[in-house]
Formats: sequence, C-alpha cells, structure tokens
Amino acid sequence: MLSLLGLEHEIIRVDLIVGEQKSAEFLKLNPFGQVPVLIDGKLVLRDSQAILVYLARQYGGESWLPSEPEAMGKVLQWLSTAANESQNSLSAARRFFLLGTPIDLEGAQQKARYTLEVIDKHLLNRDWLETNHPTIADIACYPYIELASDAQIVLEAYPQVSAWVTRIKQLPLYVAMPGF
Ligand SMILES: N[C@@H](CCC(=O)N[C@@H](CS)C(=O)NCC(=O)O)C(=O)O
Repeated sequence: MLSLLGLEHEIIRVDLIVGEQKSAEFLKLNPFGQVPVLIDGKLVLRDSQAILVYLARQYGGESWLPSEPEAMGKVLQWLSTAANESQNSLSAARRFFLLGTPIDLEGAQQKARYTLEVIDKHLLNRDWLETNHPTIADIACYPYIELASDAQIVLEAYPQVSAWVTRIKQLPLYVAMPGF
C-alpha cells in the first residue's frame, strides 16, 4: 500500500521465527506481539486493516477509501473478510504447511474454498471488489489469496479471482511482498 501510494518508506524486518515480535522493545509498539506495525511520525499503528484505512485517508484522497457512507461501508466489509474469513482459513492453512502450527486443517481449507467461491462469484461482473477502481478492499484481501498455493489451495479453480490477482499485480507501483 505504501508503494501503491508512492510514499517513501523504510521496511524494518522482524524475525518471527526467532520471536523478535515478542521482545520487550517490539511489545511497546504492539502489545499483541504481531506484525505489521506502521510508524508515521509520532503515530504508531498496529493491524493491517487499520493501517490501510489510515494510509488511504491520510495520503490516498477519495480513491482508495471513498468517504460517501454507502461506498465506504462496502469497502470496509472486505477488511472484515480479510481479518476473519481469510485469516482463519488461507492464512491458518498456510501456517500449518510452512510453520507446522497445529490447526483443524480440513476445516481451514474448507473455509478457504468457500471464501474463494464467494469472492469468485462476487467478481463475475466486476474488475474490483467495490466501486469501479481499486480500493483498500482489494489490497486487504489480496495477500493471503495470492499466497493460496502455500495453503495447498489451487487458485486456478477460481477464474475470476485469478484474473483479479493479475489485475492487482499490474497496478502502477505494485511491488510484491516478501513471501510472494
Ligand atoms: N490482526 C493482525 C494479524 C497480524 C498477524 O497475524 N501477524 C502475523 C504475521 S502475518 C504475526 O505477526 N505472527 C507472529 C505471532 O503471532 O507471533 C493484522 O491483520 O495485522
């Protein structure tokens, strides 16, 4: 999102494998001990959805998060999808395969497939999740969907979602995140 907005930034890596996110220093930034955290001047902000809302409002004008109530509500509903459905399915299954985190794998993969079916149907007659241009709805949902193969979910089974992933990758100033 920082890149899409053309904002200069520095990425400070936190080594999750050795547990740097639970260090006393990092817990001052996010007491929940998780990345990402955004530091912008005096502001320290945790959680990706909150960070997207802040960046869109502060630096993105109307385009990435419309302020008209109905459009705003429609965009924000997908931030909830990213934090719940996507996190508890695609992300959980990915953690199982990459880190061996114990979970109900079958349940997570089933939920992942259902979530992708819903999004695939939603995208049938549209290029972007809401409005007729990219918003933070797309950016919030994109990461774990793009990483679906890590969760052993075949993204090609969802043609509208696959085409949407390609559209996001073609956005000006798009950069892949580590892990892609
Ligand atoms: N609600 C948070 C969840 C963030 C999250 O799950 N972060 C993971 C990496 S993607 C993490 O820091 N895991 C390390 C840990 O929980 O110890 C968000 O959306 O930003």
